[in-house]
Amino acid sequence: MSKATDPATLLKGLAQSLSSGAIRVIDLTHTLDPDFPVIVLPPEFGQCARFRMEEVSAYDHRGPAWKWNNFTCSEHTGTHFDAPVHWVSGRDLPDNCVDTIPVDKFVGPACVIDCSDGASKDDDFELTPEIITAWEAEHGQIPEDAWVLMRTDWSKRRGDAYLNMREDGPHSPGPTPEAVRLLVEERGIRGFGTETVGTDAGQGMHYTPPYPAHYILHGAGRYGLQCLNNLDRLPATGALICAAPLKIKQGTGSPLRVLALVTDDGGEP
Ligand code: 23J
Ligand code: MN
Repeated sequence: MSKATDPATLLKGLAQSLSSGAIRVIDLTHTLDPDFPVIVLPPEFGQCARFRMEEVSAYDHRGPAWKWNNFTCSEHTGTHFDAPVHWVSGRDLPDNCVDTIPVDKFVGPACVIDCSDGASKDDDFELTPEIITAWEAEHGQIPEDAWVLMRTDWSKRRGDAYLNMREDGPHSPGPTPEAVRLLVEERGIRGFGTETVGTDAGQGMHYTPPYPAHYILHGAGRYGLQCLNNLDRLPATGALICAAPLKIKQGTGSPLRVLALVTDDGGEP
């Protein structure tokens, strides 16, 4: 057995690679801040809460030697994880909540599909099966049980440009139902992540089924990541993602810190 795969030295090698800088850690998370936008649904529906923080004490009469805060938010505020129970299609699946998903699903490889050029020219840019197969012709087939992350550089937008609301609702890029079906049914992905406020396009309610990424992913027991940051700093293949949601009892999702481990050669074969 080679040293790199010897179980006795595997984690030691990982620790050494991290401390030497051969493996780098990239933060794919936005800062939780009251100003960070949350999804806005049509007014007849319940709404997602923004992040809020209140000071409990700050080395003062409320606590002379300590500072701490209480915070509130939605399960779907900021950079966050979507569990299968979030959608009606996944409501009866086993292990469908953030507290019951097997923890090995929280660490795994990612493929990054760069849609930034198209998304810069078209706010409603669609990830299609053709784009996925063209990506595979260059980088190889998407392996089973991988995260697929859709890079749009939407994470660089600020303020109103992030939701990009118009009279007819939000306009932001996302996958077509056919693209999600290819990823889930033919590639067997673990989950799908985006830099936008949802795994679905801003106008995703107009597809059949409505919100196809949510419907198809969660109906198949797969996961979502939204409001990701810094996808432009990832290689197309070779990154290892750590995305462990809070252990909320029967939670449908949770804000989380998403980290990517990368090597300088990008880990490409
Ligand atoms: C509820 C309804 C529609 C959508 C969403 C939530 C999300 O994007 C979410 O945060 O899961 S599109
Ligand atoms: Mn969500």
